[in-house]
Amino acid sequence: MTEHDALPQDFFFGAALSGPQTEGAWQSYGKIENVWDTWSNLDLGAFHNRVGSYGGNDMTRHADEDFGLFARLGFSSARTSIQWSRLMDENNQLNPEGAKYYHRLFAKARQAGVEPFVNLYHFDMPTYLLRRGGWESREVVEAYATYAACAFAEFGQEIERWFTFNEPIVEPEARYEEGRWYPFVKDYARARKVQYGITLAHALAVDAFRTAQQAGVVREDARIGLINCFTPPYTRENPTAADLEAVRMTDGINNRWWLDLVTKGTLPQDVINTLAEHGVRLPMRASDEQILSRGVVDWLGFNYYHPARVQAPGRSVDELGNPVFAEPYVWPDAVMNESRGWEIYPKGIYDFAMTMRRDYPDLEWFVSENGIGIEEDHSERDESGRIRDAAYRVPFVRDHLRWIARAIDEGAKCRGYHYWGVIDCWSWNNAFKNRYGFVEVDLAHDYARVPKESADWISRVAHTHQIL
Ligand code: BGP
Repeated sequence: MTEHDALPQDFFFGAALSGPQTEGAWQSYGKIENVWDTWSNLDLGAFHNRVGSYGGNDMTRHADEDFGLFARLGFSSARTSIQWSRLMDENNQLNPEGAKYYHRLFAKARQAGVEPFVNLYHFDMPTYLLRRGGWESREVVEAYATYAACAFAEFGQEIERWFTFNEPIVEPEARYEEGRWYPFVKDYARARKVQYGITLAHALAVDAFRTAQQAGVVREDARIGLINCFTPPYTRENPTAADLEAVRMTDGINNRWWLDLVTKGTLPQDVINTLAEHGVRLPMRASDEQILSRGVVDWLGFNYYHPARVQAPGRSVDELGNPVFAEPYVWPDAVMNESRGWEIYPKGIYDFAMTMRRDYPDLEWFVSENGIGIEEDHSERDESGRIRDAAYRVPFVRDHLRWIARAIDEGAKCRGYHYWGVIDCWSWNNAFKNRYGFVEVDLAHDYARVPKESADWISRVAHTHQIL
């Protein structure tokens, strides 16, 4: 590619994190059990090195230090999430201790000169609500809207940047389709029902936000968005019609579903039709059209780790009777991050940007997560004890930033870049296996924060906006 080595001066750098992966303090400040705590309690062996959800990366005790580190790296914002299971009690009423916890956390961010971006849900449903049907239940969908309205009322004067969901596609897939995450369901139709429930919940929350803003409860300059892991879809060279059909459905479920929702307040009809042809019917009510129409957002977050490469499936139904619309295509030229099993393909960010420019030209967005998780960071250290990660972490970030710079030069409305896991954090059932940070969390020394070699580099880039 040609050199695109500078980012606009108003382009922002920041950190992406989430409540359940950082906070810890799982039984303090009135927090109730969420699905990660429940799975940890049920089967700690399912988590790498038996490290369950309880401790996060101990941010509750390190918050001042962490925001200070972000600021020193040159990051002006940090996105975290409020845990529903901390802000609300088991009657879905505000938990005052939880509210205080987050007021304090956001104040610490601001004191350090870091703007907190707040997301309301990061795969962390309170367990009692999962037991009542989770996202398949309208009662739970409405409970989420109540929680969102409560958060807007509590923090509406404090927070400017809100998000309803992080990666709404992941729970349907991981919990209900692939059965990798508790409660381990493998039912395609239920997964789409869950996806639909989350979709309605998003729209109801945006509606609550607009109402709160009109009433002056939420600041006038506040904006709301959605964050998803959009996966630019690719297939083999010289594809057959069936390969292209696999791309259409993958793109439809993972990308267009959410993009249509947040730009038009509708869902892609071709996807709904194909699902129906395969016996998958969404539990749509007549009044839902009106609800969905409220789902249009002010801007969007794009989490990017890897592309989706798919081809026509070898079978149309799996052994459990689930429809199969696509199967993975292994690109012979793929460069892999072996620790995570994800392909590294920086150009995907540019391809997504060009799709956005063509199909959704008015929508502003930012890269809300990107990063590389390497197993134990190979534990290679220099004389001063710092992890030597620059040889792989720097080129990864540099290449992605260059493609972002090029996309912006060509008119993409990409406003910023948040790196995932700036400080190593707890990664679901991989726990602390794959490290993403520019800053190490030393588990042997009480979660001590130790900058890695790459920290110097990203700090220079974030301060100068030159992609060195
Ligand atoms: C995204 C999630 C994050 C984070 C990241 C890295 O999908 O939003 O929560 O975990 O991926 O992935 P992992 O932790 O699985 O390595």
